[in-house]
Amino acid sequence: MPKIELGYWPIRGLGAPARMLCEYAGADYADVNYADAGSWFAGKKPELASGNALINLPYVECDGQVVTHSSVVLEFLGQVTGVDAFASEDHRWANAQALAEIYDLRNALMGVVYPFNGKTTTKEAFEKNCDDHMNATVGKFYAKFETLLKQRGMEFLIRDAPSSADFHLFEMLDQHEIIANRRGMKSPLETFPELKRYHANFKALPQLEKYFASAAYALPMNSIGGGAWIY
Ligand SMILES: N[C@@H](CCC(=O)N[C@@H](CS)C(=O)NCC(=O)O)C(=O)O
Repeated sequence: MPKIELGYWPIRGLGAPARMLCEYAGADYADVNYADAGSWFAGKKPELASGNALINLPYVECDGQVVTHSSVVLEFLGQVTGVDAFASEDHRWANAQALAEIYDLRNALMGVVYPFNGKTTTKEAFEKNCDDHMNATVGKFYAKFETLLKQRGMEFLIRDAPSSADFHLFEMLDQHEIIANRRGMKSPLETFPELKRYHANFKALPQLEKYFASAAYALPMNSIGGGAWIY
């Protein structure tokens, strides 16, 4: 397996799924965390932008190739590590669709935890928007994933082993568990038995035992310096 460099901020954010995939695959990878804005925006970013105008965080550098955008990063890692050694086109497209749906959930959450969209600019607005998100939006997404798991009848989204999309779905479920816990709310998984089983099975994967005990799993979910209301 070729050596991989994975670049991101020192937060879980969009980096955690890629870190988990590398750990799960036993990849030879460097988890490069840019400690401050300058080291990325005035450092590595312009260097990588000279070869890839779309460059962003997260990115992966592998065998002379630089790939960015978190869902594509996951698909790329799935391919180079063999995690996504899909047996059929059905698997490939089911995985790609799941990645897109999970990204929609992630974007809905970002509108709540960061002030950038102009809706969550005060602590009071955060509390209201967060509760609305947890009580209404999350259930709509979870119902889709619950049904998808039943429709496909597998242990994970696509097959009985994790595929690249599973790493982002687990991360989203796990972040929502943490938020519910911090805000004294009941677990959003309680009414979704398949998803609850899925979250527990993923967390119990022996290949990820080291990761769940590591500093990477203990990183803040969102950027404190970036103005996140919850991290
Ligand atoms: N759609 C992109 C979003 C990337 C993004 O917004 N990255 C944020 C961190 S989550 C960032 O700070 N990027 C650094 C930059 O703009 O150069 C993805 O899925 O990767």
